[in-house]
Amino acid sequence: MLPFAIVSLLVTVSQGCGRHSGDPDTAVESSYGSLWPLPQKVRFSSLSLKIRGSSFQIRDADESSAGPSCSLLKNAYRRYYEYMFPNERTNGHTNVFADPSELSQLHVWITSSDSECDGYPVVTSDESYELSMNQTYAVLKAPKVWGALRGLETFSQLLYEDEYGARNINLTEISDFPRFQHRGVLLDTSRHFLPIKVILANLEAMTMNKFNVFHWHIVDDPSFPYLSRTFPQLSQMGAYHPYTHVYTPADVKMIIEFARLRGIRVVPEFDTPGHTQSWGKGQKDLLTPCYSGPTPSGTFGPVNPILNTTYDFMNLLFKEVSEVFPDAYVHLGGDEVDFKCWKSNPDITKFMEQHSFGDDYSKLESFYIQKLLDIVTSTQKGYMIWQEVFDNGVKLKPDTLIHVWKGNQQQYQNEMAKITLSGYKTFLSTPWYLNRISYGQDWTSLYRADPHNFTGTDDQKKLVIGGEACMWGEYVDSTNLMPRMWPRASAVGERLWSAKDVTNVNDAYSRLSKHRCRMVERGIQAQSLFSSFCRHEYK
Ligand code: CP6
Repeated sequence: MLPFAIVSLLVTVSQGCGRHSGDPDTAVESSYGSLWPLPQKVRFSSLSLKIRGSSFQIRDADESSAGPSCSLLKNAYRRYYEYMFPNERTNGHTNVFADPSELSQLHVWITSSDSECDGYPVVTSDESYELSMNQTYAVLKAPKVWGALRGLETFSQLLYEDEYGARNINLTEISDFPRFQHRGVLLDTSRHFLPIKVILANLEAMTMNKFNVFHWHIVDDPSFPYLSRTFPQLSQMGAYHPYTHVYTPADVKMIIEFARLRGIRVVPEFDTPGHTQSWGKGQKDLLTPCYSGPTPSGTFGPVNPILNTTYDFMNLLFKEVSEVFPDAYVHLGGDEVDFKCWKSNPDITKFMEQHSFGDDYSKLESFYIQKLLDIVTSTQKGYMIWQEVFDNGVKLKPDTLIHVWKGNQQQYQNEMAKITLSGYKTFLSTPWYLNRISYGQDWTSLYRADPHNFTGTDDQKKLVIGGEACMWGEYVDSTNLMPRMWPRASAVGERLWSAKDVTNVNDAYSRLSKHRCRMVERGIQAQSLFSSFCRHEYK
């Protein structure tokens, strides 16, 4: 028998929950080292083993259903080997014999007959895994490759350096799975163009925090960087620059594959009928002409919902989108529609009368959205929408995902209660607007928010699939995105992955500071939490 001291989560949670350790007087060392997000069950023993790059190997377990042909795992083994042993020079062959007191191998065992190695992650993907070890080798067991990816990240977080820089790992057993299925990060590539390498760096940081959805708010009012094969004039006229500030089909493919290799879904958002100013530059008659008195003012409003040509266009665009993006969902936006322009336009007024909408313009909005939903449904995709679409009473397919983003705590909790009472699934962003900044340690309020904190039955709670950290782009470009995102988004990552009772801010501070240093060591420009230092500062 191995000498396991059982450290239960409850021990940590019951450590006083007062001020957290931005203050050195109350600083506590977490008994969970630098694990982030905290796994569901951890058993540490005090027995530590040496682990050296020259003698350590990650390989498929003999029994694994994923063989040498699984390039997703091969890619992950290399990535994590390099993260664990950054200064090791190796061509992949470890030839130094391990001595008996060393951990020398990690066997990765995919237990289900279909490893899903060549597939895309989906909302129901199994990300669970189990990690165990004896004194010579460790075993990572997971039903699917998605769990193996999460377990490799956790394994890499177990390594620590002694004072001479030698690497150690304590004998540990972990059994882990996510609390929520949908753990997303939103990037906005319309307010500022984000270069591919920044998007990839962010995906890399997302896996370090076990996020699994990249919500790509790809176009909006200021620019249209998506290069459409069907309508190339949209980016030709609507991007900030038609060649340099666009995402080509090859770029999009690369981002989707990079994400897949990390167990991350890419959900594109094509937000309509509002937030579409840039669309109008390349697509004549798509937007509603606004009037000042009896004459067109020369400005344009939301998508024009009264023309058949609008729906012909949407049909072709969403057909393309459904082919370019493999995910089963697209995000259709539907937020913040300004009715002023619609109200000014006499053709719209006539249309309102013909359809007996009175002067309720939310009925016109619903009319548009209803038709759009039918178009998207015909492409075999599911959809997500911002909460306004639900608030306006649009008839939605039962599997629609409603994205809550508005209001204060009371308001968003009421909204989640209302949505789930109607039987719809939902996910939360209101408390996690990372573009909002303030002085001090605001990660603690991100950390304290919980998508289940509203009044409702257990059945209602089951309809909450998770949440998303949002980084709207008005004040963010490639110079400040990463430090503003990380480690603040990490707080959201733990809330969405770890058990509900993992709420001790002191313990979190201790682990998160170390996790943040690890991100910096791995080349992620994550900002500091408070006065402190990292053993290895910027490379
Ligand atoms: N763009 C779009 C935005 C916002 C939304 N939709 C937004 C609103 C309020 C804040 C930040 C961003 N910039 N298309 C709302 C979902 Cl504080």
